[in-house]
Amino acid sequence: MSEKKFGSAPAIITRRRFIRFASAGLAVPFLSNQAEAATMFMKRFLARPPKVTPFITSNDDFYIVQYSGPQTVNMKNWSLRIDGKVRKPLTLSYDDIRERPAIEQMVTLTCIDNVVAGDQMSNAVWKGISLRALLEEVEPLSSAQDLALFGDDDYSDSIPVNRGMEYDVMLAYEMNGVPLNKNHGFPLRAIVPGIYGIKNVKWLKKIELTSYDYKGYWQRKSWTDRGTIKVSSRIDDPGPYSTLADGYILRGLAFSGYNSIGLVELSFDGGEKWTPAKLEKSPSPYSWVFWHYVWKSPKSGSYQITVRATDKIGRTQSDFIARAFPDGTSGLHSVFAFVD
Ligand SMILES: Nc1nc2c(c(=O)[nH]1)N[C@H]1C(S)=C(S)[C@@H](COP(=O)(O)O)O[C@H]1N2
Ligand SMILES: [Mo]
Repeated sequence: MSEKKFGSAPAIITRRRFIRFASAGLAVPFLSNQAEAATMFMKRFLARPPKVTPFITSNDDFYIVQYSGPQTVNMKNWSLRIDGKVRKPLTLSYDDIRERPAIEQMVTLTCIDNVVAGDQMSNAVWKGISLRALLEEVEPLSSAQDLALFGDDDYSDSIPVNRGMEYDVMLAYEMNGVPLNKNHGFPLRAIVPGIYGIKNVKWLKKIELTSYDYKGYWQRKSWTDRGTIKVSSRIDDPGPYSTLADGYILRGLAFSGYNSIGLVELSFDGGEKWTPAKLEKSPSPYSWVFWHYVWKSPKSGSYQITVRATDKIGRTQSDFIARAFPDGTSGLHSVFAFVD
């Protein structure tokens, strides 16, 4: 694993032996038969179709993560309670919440556990109420520091009160035009742009303002308290070990949480030279950004194609291969491809 330069799914590691075998073969003429055999093997048995990613993820395809199973909230007993360091504690019924002025925004969620180019990242349009408006109503005391968010499954996490006062933090009851289903937090969940899924508490039932730095379920296990999403990007098309023709359109996406993506670059030579890809327009600063690149007149050969992104505040995606613990994965995604 240590010689691995870029991140990739674990299954690909063993395939790398073939790649090294193939390139060694190309350098030494009398091994060329083996090299050709290895190339043939890769093209024939390892080639995968491209991933097709809709810009908005359907509710059925939206990734699901929770520490225990999906919760079925008993609506007879459900209400949202806001208390702690506030002047006017508040209890709201589901109807109260739906009668308040609604806001709608597109936000991509990603799990802190998502592997490089993994599928635990999805995009939806959320509808709900502004957390800020609620906080203004309950009147936080000056001692209030954190907002502890509690789910019906005894899960909790927190964000600073200051973060909760920004306009983009919402309590959502609809996802892509329909009420949340039980997998995604019915009746109510937090949506906090820019912060990993962990703080987007589902089956929300209580918000407590605390005078101290509240440690939630994962923080007590030493996971990050900030949870800022790291810049990431992936290649969806071509699939690995594909053979590409002149003019092939490479596609993929990039995401940076709170700050939209400003630049996506591709390398065809293992990270020596980088060429910008074309960014597609995104309707929300909090959603992923699609990119594409028309590959004109590539020379025949085999290529390691790598992608990296930079967001609009200049954070460039790290090529350091990090595991999820404690503050999220990192690493660059590469795809191996051939041009005949
Ligand atoms: N109540 C509760 N909320 C939770 C969790 C949980 O275990 N319980 N898991 C979190 C994690 S780790 C993630 S990545 C997101 C996933 O949201 P989704 O299942 O709607 O994609 O929910 C978050 N909210
Ligand atoms: Mo997560």
